[in-house]
Amino acid sequence: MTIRTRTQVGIVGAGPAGLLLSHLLARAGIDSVLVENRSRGYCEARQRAGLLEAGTVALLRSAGVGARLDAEGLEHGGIYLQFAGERHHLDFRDLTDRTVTIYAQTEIVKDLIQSRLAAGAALNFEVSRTSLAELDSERPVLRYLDSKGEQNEVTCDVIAGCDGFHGISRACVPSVSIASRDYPYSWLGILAMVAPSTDELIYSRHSDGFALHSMRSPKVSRLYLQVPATEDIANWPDDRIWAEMQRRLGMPGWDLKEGTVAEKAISPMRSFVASPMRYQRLFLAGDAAHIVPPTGAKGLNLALGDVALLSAALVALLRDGDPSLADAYSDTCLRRVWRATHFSWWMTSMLHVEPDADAFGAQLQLSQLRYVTSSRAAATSLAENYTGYYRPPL
Ligand code: FAS
Ligand code: PHB
Repeated sequence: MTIRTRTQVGIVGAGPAGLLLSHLLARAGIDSVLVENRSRGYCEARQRAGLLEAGTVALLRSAGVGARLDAEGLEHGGIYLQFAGERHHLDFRDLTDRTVTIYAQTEIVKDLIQSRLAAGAALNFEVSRTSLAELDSERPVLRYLDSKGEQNEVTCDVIAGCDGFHGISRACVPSVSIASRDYPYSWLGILAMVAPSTDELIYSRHSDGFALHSMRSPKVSRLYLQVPATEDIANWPDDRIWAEMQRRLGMPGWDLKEGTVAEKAISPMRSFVASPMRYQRLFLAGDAAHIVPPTGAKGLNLALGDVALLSAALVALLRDGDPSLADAYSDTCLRRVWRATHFSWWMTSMLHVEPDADAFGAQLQLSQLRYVTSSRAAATSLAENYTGYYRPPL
């Protein structure tokens, strides 16, 4: 027996994009049903992004889910760029009068799930066999098996594909065009139970490879190492990780504190943009439509920016009968996406050592780094992109 229901917006995916969309639509009186194939605990524990642009912080505050972010987030006024034995600070407040904030994606997901459940939202975790149908009709259909194995069919006005890079939605866009680039290296990330050894993030280009010192709280550090694209985490016992971090981040007179490695994983690096981000009554948002290498800390911020645009478009369409924002959605998003894609590629290319790097390539990187840390104009360009060139609508 199929359980048949009706809603205005069917949402696939309980990552930050799907959850924030559900929340913003509810605040505008638009009802939605969200389906997620993983468990609530899995979604809340998945270690991913950590850095929020100024506009993303403002968006979460204006949506009424910024209380813990304000209490626990770490506001940063800049970053350090390290290369050839030098460490330089870029002062974002001086360059752009903007800051960024460290507040983990895991915490945003927890805040949004808590808020949605408190509001009685229909969040369906651990579903399976999600499928979309009738997308070119006025009543697209979302089908899935719920956690009890019951067949469900939800008739919607619109479906939002917020199901990430490995989801099903993107494939439902006929003749979707893909522009992509894979990088010949990956990131090995660790979560370490040790106080950060720096007040702000350190991005280091070392001749042995890139390293990043980030953090999650005054007691928890988050660090990354460039490793070969096909590297196996089994090759990286904790002591080897710390030795490499010391080598790539070390500076005279500066001490990198080591601690217990609570988590470690290797993530591939890719640039990926799908267009268009809409087909009839299906709209894509977040990683379902685009992926950036994490060097520019853009992935999560892009996803939430898409959702701010999509929620405004769907409210105008479904509540006010105005299709103009929905019709412009894909082009508006893609302009932002390509700006973030270029910046992420530029930061990645400047800071990572290509496996077949030659002296010419190395000198280009060093020259770029020297220019960015000596020219106010070049530093301002990095700062305005890093803190968020486009601010999401509130
Ligand atoms: P998500 O992938 O977060 O969420 C999609 C959800 O859809 C998932 O919960 C998935 O289980 C669900 N789903 C998929 N298929 C489904 C189906 N068929 N039915 C139902 N549900 C389905 N960004 C940064 O800015 N900085 C970083 O340091 C950073 N590190 C990252 C590390 C890793 C390993 C990865 C994979 C990404 C990282 N990112 C980083 C990018 C990341 O933060 C994304 O931009 C962000 O998660 C995007 O959010 P969503 O678009 O919601 O997609
Ligand atoms: C993180 O803290 O996870 C982080 C911060 C900045 C980046 C990438 C990852 O560029």
